[in-house]
Amino acid sequence: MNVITDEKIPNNVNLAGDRRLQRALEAWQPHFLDWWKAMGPVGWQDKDIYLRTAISVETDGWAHFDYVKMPDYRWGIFLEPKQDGRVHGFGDFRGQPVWDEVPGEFRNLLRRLVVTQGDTEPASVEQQRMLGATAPSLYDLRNLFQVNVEEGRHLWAMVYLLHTYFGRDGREEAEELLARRSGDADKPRILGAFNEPTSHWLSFFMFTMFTDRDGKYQLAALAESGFDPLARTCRFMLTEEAHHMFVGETGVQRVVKRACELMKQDPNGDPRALGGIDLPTIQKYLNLWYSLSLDLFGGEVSSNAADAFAAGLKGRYKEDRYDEHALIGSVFAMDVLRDGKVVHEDVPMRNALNEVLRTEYIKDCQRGVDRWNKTIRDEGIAFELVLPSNKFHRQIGMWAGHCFSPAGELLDRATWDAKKGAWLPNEADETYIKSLMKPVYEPGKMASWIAPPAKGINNLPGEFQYVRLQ
Ligand code: BYC
Repeated sequence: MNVITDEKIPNNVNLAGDRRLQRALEAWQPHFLDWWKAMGPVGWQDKDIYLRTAISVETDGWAHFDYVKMPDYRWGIFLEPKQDGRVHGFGDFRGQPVWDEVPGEFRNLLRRLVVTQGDTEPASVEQQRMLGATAPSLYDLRNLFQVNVEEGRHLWAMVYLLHTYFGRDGREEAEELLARRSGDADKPRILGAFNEPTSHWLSFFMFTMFTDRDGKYQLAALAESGFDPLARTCRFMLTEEAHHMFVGETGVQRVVKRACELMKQDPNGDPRALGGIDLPTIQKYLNLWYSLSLDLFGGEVSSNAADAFAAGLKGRYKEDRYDEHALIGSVFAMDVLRDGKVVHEDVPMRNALNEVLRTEYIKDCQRGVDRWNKTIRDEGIAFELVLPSNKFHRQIGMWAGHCFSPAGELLDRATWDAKKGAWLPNEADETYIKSLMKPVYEPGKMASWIAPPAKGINNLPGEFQYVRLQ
């Protein structure tokens, strides 16, 4: 079952062999399509887009590139093949065979993880739905839609798990995934960052750099799961996720490169004078999306994380790189707030697992920022982008409700209020960035504020017609 079938619901899970499940998913399918048409990319549904479709779970040859209209995209349901003899790799059940069914005592915990993961997928599509009106090039427009359809497919993957393993409440949760709305006051999406507006392309690139990277770490932790269908689903989702982070990292890199080029062209060294985005403004959007994404790892000290690890449901990033998989009696040293002071303290390891995952994520983000700084250096400009402290601008966890500078100094609120406009995008920044967002739809052409990509998609030339406009 490696290759996707050509049924009404394309799949590699032998859906035809389970008539009840097939009927249930066929009942959900029109709701999904209604949601996609109402809340998906505005204005481009009937256009031919040069997209990658996953057609198998083979390492080579899983991707098929061709023009497709987004509502006709084959969303597909994929599980990676089952590995014979797989056992729990961590937690209280390590060494025992993994589960193919939901264990009753962990049903709620597991459902919550699947629903939280599933909720982010449609949320991001909703956040990005207006961006097609202002794409800086056809190349970028196509990449936006690629990201969007794959998030739609990831939603399908999570709904498959809900329908298959969670009975009636799974089906209800699947409906709710289409009912919540990003940013809605009454029915918001579950996690904070997924309710933030992504109202222009600089935010989109920061989102795909930092927020999709949270996706990489969360999916990798779930890919370790002892609930085997979840592990098999997440493993395949990670394959697609890599492109989303590529879009973000190279997107920002191209904006940075253009900023440097324009600095050198303008007599006053001001890229804004020539329709570019200056490096300090890029730093502010980095500060915003990085801090919002740090929140997605949950509290620093979390009994939920400890429970999920103990139950074998959610592991660490690349669990097999660690020697010890029980984590009883071990500790993690981290900063904590005690009596208004930041102190370094040991926390029982299982309770510190959100922070352990966040620490891996931070290292990965730093590698990306280092590459941006290399671009700046190569352009001969003296400026460095930096990741702010993990305490800066937090809304979840122990730093929330306290004010920290990007360097990590504890501040009083008055100082924070006076300075925050210099650290985070203010209204004038938003207005300026939005003023640059004019669509460029001529093949091979780029908006003034972004450099062209190093190479085209699927090795096609830059002037390729990635989206047919007629
Ligand atoms: N916003 O014990 P705590 C992706 C809640 S991105 C709002 O500290 P826990 C993608 C939490 O629910 C990856 N609420 O944290 C990227 C809990 O509520 P209850 C998405 C939050 O539970 C781009 C309470 O605070 N996948 O794929 O250990 C585009 C205390 O929680 C937030 C996942 O997240 C927040 N940021 O960890 C498309 C994986 N954080 O239960 C897609 C699945 C926490 O007290 N989810 N809360 O009502 C999880 O593993 C965990 O739920 C979390 C939270 C890591 C999110």
